[in-house]
Amino acid sequence: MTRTVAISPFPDQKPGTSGLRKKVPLFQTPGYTEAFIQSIFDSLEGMEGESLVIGGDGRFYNRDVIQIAIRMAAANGFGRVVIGKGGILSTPAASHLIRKRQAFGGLILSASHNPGGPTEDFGIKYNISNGGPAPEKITDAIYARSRTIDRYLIAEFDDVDLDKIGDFEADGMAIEVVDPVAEYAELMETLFDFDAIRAHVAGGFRVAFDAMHAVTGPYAREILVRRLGVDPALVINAFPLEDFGGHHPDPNLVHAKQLYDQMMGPDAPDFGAASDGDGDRNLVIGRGIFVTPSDSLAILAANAHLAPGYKAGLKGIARSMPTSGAADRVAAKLGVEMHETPTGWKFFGNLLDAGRCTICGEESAGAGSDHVREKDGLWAILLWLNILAVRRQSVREIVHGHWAEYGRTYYSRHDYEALDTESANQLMAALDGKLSLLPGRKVGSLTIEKADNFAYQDPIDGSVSRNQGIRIFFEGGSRLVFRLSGTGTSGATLRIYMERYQPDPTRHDEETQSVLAPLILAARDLAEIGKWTGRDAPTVIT
Ligand code: VG1
Ligand code: CO
Repeated sequence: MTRTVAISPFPDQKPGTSGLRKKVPLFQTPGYTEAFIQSIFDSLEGMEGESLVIGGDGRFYNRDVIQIAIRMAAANGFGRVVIGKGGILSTPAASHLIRKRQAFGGLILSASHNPGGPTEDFGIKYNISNGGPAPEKITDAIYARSRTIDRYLIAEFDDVDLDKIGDFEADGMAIEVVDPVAEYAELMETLFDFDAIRAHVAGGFRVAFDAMHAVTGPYAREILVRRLGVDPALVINAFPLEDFGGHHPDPNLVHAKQLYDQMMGPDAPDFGAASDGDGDRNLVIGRGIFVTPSDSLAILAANAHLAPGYKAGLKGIARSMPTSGAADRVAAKLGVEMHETPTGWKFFGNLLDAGRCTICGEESAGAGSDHVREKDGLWAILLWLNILAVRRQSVREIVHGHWAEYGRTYYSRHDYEALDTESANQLMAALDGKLSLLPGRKVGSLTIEKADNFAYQDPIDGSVSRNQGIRIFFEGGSRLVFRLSGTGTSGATLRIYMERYQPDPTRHDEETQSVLAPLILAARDLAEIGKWTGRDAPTVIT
């Protein structure tokens, strides 16, 4: 039986960089979650009888929203829902399931690296049939619909038992509860040489992994421990918790500090890695050396041919605009296309579908390939392990060898979190307003060459996305980028991205923040950070 429930629209359901992210109490407001899901369904056409994949990162409220989504899918005419057992699906595993089942789309319930719990964050994202995040055309339509929506449709049946694998039925809709790991693990086996990695591990190569009490726990236990022989004692925080144990499931040097300290300490393992709340990010640390995500992307691209799934070479590489230019140098050497897109994985979908790139990445610890349409934390970790198993060198040797060949791009991101939204907008507007005056100006020891506000035209469908971040280029090849985060749930976050290229191998051992000091000062000066934010230092440095 389907019920039609009258509602008033909520004014704030605009999807950000990656879906709608809000505090749990807001999602619990009567009708709020339903209004957003109905706005998604109302923006789609042709779902009658089709399949919908549903899963999330296991955070607080995940199970409740899954029950709502199942009932609403039935009321809106879907023929089948495919759900991860326990409501669990990592974002890349959900992307894979959508593709494998030729589903119409999927609902991914996650706020990724944001904290979880009754007063923390929740999120809902819609992915299309290619397995990737809905492009802006669809997210804009969802938002427009949410402004006028006046009812939602929901079927009335008992809660589905999410903990029992199998095929069920309710109100004429098929309900399939699947093992969230099995099909993803099979896909990984087709891409990587598990025998070689297993042999390397058996030979004494020690791998540490921090699942941050988030979704990758079950994936790591199955793939790293059971299939590859990694020592389970080195796989920490491996069981998902609704509040991630009170931490932010953000694999950076602040929140994955336990792993970082271990990797920098005496008797460190050979390779350390972590993933985020929903399993799409990766952090890679070698013994005594942190690999920046921008470098990691470049190194993975340069060595991907060593893994069976990529032995034919790459069709191209894509990176988000704020990501460093390190990968561009690899693309140039390989003679393949390089694409620069706005922040967020949704911009890679068309390029991947059209065969214009094989590997993509972002400075925010995201890398992935055309095997799915999301970034994929464990994929990046397995590709690293495959490369290490073939090259039989340490992470440090591989990274330094890469710099010697291509030059080193010193890179850092400074985040100013929880700013007053109005002031943050003013800061960006003021900077934007003076862009045309900047070329030729000296800031400290640096001279500005050009400055713009990044706009992207998708080469496949021609759509244009403007206002994607302010770029300031300096003579000698250094760059500053300013943008506001589109994933936060309280106030605004200003992100400042800094990079400086150093071709000289005798200068590859310097401390990143000191190398970037002139850029850090220039950023403060140009954006008048103190004046607009009242802050004299960033909250997080990555
Ligand atoms: C951040 C990152 C961006 C990433 C996005 C979603 O967005 O900067 O690179 O694609 O998070 O990742 P923003 O707008 O806050 O800078 V995830 O792992 O949160 O799905
Ligand atoms: Co994520």
